Amino acid sequence: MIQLIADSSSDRPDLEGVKYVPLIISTDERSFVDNEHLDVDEMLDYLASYKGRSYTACPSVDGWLSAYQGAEEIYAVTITSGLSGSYNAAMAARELYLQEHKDAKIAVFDSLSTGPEILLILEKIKELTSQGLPFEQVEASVRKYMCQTRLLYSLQSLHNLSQNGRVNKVVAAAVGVLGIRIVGTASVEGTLAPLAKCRGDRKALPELIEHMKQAGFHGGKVRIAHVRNPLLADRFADLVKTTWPGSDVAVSRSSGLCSYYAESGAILTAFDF
Ligand code: X90
Repeated sequence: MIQLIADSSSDRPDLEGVKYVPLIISTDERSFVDNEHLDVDEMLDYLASYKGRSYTACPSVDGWLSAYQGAEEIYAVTITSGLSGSYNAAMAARELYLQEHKDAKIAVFDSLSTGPEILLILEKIKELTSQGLPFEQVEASVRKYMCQTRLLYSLQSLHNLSQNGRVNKVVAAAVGVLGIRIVGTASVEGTLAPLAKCRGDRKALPELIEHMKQAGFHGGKVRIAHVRNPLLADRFADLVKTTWPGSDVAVSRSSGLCSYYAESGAILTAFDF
């Protein structure tokens, strides 16, 4: 059996046949498992009124291991190893699983990114496996595809990223100011790389388009996710479609994990080129 798996940081529109391994968001009082039962709005409301610290935890080795059970050909995609232990856990689980299942094959892909870029990678894996291609060929093609995808994002607050040591304080301080957004990408190490500061969310959209052009986007796939900002996401989708007629654009809501870190108002987008 072939199994596609990602951690829950992935955007999760209905993509049939994919299993998700949850990350967990917590405070000292409550914890939120990022699965299909999570009410992201309720979590964000609670966190907005909660005064103390909040944290996250990546899936455990066991979490990955139980997702592998029963499969012979496994493709697993993780959030960036530059900011999370999810990839290391998935790799440790791979070793354990292969000891017990000598004939199994497992490819673990470190997205060096998250959200919509994981979705693009999953869609590519689905496309290739449904053609019936051999495991090694799928793995090689996916690794190649990952060199032709990119993440961009526009965030209104870096509070949770900075509280949890995932972004440098100087970058975080620049965004605390009301009405200032940061536009950024994922660095080659899979960390936050700011590109520009923008006043107002409308100004961020042409900035994103400009960086898509610079990256060499010429009208392929675009996946957009938002954190409580459907209007901005739709406006961005329309702008992409008018700039590149014929591009394949889809919008969804961010996962619980990305909603926690990207925070209300954010949009994230990934595209291939
Ligand atoms: O606890 C954990 O292991 C999870 C830690 C995740 C930390 C970063 C999540 C970022 C979410 C923010 C904007 C996109 C940044 C992407 C840079 C690679 C989304």
